[in-house]
Amino acid sequence: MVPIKWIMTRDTTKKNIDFSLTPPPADDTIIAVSSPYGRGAIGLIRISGPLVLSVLNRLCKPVSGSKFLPRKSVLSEFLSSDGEFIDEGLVVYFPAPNSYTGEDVAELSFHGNPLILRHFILESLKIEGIRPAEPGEFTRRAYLNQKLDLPRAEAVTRIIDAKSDYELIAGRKMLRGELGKILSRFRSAMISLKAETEAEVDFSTEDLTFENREVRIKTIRSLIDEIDRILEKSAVASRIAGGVRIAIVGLPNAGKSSLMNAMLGWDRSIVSHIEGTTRDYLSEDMEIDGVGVKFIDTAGLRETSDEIEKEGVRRSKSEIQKSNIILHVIDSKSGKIDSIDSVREFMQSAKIIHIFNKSDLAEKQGDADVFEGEESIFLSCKTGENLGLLKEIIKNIIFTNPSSKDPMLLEERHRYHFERIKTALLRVIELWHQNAPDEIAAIEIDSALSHIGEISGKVSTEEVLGRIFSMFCIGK
Ligand SMILES: Nc1nc2c(ncn2[C@@H]2O[C@H](COP(=O)(O)OP(=O)(O)O)[C@@H](O)[C@H]2O)c(=O)[nH]1
Ligand SMILES: [Mg+2]
Repeated sequence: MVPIKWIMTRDTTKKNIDFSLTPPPADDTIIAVSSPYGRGAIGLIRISGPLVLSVLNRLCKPVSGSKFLPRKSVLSEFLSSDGEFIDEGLVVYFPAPNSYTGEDVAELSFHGNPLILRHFILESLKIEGIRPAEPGEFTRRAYLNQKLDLPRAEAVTRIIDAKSDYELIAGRKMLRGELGKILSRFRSAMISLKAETEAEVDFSTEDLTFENREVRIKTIRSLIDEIDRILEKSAVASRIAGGVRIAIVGLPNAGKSSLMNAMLGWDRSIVSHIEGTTRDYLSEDMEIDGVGVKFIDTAGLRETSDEIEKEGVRRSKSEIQKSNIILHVIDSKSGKIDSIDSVREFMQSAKIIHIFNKSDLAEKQGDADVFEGEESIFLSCKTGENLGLLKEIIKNIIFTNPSSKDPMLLEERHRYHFERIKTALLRVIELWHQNAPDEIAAIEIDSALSHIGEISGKVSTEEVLGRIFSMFCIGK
């Protein structure tokens, strides 16, 4: 029998999924293509729910005549409901609860043609009780069956969508339960705090009170410090994971396009001694140490009456505004050093590197003192001298913060609740300083605890789950 409380908690308006109760098995069976759309060597269909075995028995026939054994790969023919041959491939059957979703699951590999996959799915849908899966529904069921907590479910999307090695590393750490461990540490610290605070309510006449409070305030302060560290670490990581933008600026003919090409390792930009060759900005992506980097070759920012070039200058300015690093290229041979005040005017908090280019033509580095306190480097795009050093300097800027090498990437939702936990904890300290009754402090501790539960997914609403799982692809 399904406990009534469980049914109530599945109501869309209710919170608090009580995991002490066994969730009822989902009564419908879902099916979806889990491989990417298009043709390929293999196309994968996933099925989850009570009717998995019915599908296998009706539409899959083991070639050797054997049965579908738990977690054993079985070569099978895939048939239509009329017994017509559709394809052949492997079937793996995962009986509940030892499966991704915690329900009966089967994974079927076909030849990777969407027409074949569609044919099989249409045949399966003829069986009553089977329906197409919604986005993220397999992982949602895994979460509801406690196969993973919410941060780990979110990490699944993160690793599928990661655009750089850096983001992938961060996603993997979450998938392995990094946040869950932190949360359970927070949770047990706060449960003790609450127990001590409540004990004080009961024995408030005893005079140990004051000292205990001081100890507890210390504990709370260290929790707040840890939240600050986590939020800072995550801010750094999300800046890096979002990609680093590097704009190349300087006078015409300084060698901006040459530098862009040299960094990329191929000729993206037209290089010419004719001034004003680059009239619009050009950009190209690459990776430096697993971090996505976008190089932007700007049109020189000069006053011009040419309408096209004017527009190029306007666009370049807006690119510079969005950049994290500015490479200011100077022609050391000509010795002309532009002040780039016009660039500084609209750049945000970007770091500048001054590049004295064409070292092969110049005797010695130009007057680097002009840019005192800022990074400068003497190099040649032609011979490649010091290009490696420039990459090192860029890397050091990207990874200024040592913790950024060990990324912790929180979702927006996690950050929101960490902020709320911090607010509640600060309030507890404030209440104690004001000698407010402990009952009130206990309420704030409860509020902090419930925000921890929201991050981990111990407490959740249909709305939050809907938002998280709708970001998934179908079949995951
Ligand atoms: N000798 C030498 N010539 C260079 C170097 N870098 C660029 N040039 C030349 O300088 C001219 C202008 O280069 P370009 O990259 O088009 O400059 P931009 O106008 O700043 O984009 C071209 O003729 C390049 O071949 C370098 O390191 N050494
Ligand atoms: Mg150019």
